[in-house]
Amino acid sequence: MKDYKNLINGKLVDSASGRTFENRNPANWDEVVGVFPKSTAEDLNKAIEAAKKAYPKWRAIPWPKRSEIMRKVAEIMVMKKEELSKLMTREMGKVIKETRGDTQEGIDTALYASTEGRKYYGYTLPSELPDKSCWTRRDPMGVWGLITPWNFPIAIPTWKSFPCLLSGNTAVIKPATYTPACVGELGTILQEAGVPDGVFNVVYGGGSEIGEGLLNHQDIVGISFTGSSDIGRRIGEVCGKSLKRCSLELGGKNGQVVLADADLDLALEGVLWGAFGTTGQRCTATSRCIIEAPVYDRFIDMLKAKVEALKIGNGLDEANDVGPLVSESQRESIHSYVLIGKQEGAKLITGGEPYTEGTCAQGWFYRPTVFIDVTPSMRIAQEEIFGPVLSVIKARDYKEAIEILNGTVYGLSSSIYTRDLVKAHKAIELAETGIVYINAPTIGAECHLPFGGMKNTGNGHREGGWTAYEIFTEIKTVYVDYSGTLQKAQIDTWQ
Ligand code: UN1
Repeated sequence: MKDYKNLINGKLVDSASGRTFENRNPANWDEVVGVFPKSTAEDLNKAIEAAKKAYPKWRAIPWPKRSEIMRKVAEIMVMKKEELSKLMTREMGKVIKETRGDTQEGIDTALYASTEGRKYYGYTLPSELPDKSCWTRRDPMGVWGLITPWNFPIAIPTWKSFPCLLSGNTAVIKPATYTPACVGELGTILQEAGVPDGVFNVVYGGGSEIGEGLLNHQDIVGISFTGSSDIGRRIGEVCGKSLKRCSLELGGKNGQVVLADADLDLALEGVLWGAFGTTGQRCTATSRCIIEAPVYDRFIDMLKAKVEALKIGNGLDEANDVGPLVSESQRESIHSYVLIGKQEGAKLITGGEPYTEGTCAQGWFYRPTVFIDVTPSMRIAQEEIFGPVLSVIKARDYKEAIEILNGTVYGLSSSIYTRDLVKAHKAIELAETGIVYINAPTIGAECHLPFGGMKNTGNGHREGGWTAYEIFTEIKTVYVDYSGTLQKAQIDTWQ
């Protein structure tokens, strides 16, 4: 058990309130992972003040120099990869091979940032007028508020903080209360790598106090948030009032389509990984499997056997496939959806209850669950469940499969399994999702490509790749007139 403190202006400090909260291992609720300050508005104000003070110096450092610090960050993270991954498994439960992947995604994001600083392009364009040049550049904005979720406790905080800092901004991050330790370690790594005091500040605490405090603070220029659509809507509303920029990555109800001509073994592996990886707790998780009628029964038989063979248990054991849910309340929420599915008339073919065998009785485990004969309008086919529950829907044909795929309010990720090139390309065109996979599951985005969704999944921004840098910078358009005369755009004629 470790005693964590807020990181404010480069110093580890307790909350002015003196209050703390605990974080427990979801695979074994007797184990306290860490104790954290329960911060107040006073702590948050200090952090924002420190970030504001650090901003002018930090933004003045040339981009390539800032990116050298990011390379150091990557090096330290490589050294600490195993330690961070184990901490993450203890903190939120997902199995060790996945937490290694999560840490790796953070390392990749740092390496990407370390090169981006040398090639952050603007555009150069011709002018309508002679002896005049025009170009664009990007400039930092100020102090950002970063609000991060618990399901990717290293990767998502790095998606936000690395582009934010490399762009010359400073930040205050509020990590999810289920996974504060990973972000605490990230703060230490950034300091060790040479990020100056006050540039990156960590304030622990709840959404109503610290999250709201960030949204409403006049010195915060933008909010980057990943979490539920309900909270995202609230953030958008508050930011709208003060015209703060906000980048929202929200819910998903991702579908995998299996067409009759697909490689069914491959599609099966895909759906198992997509639906039950991270115990279904990804915004990109496959929560619907849409199967074309001719292969519906066969695919379900194959699926049931494989789901029942998944090994459930403590994520630190390399042999396990599925770890616990993050908390008791998440388990209750998932179970309530299972009850809803039954009431709606879907057929439960496996799972549907907590898993309490052996030492798992000490944690928030849940059996991987599959409902079949789900119809597209059922709540279990429409609402984000965020757990190991897969809703299987039969589609008459290709056309209906795509209609069902698009028939939700969300639009993050979709997957189509087929060997037919024409159907694959048509699906890429028609899918109402920000990410489309062909013959691959709905999860597995890479850090150098844009990540985000359409419809209620977000507000049009894309994290990852170069587009993440667009979130954290302002475009400045520059005109330089070297004609020595007053030239009037749109008025002067040129012959
Ligand atoms: C999320 O689903 O919450 O694409 C983030 C993936 C990971 C990131 C997922 N690289 O599955």
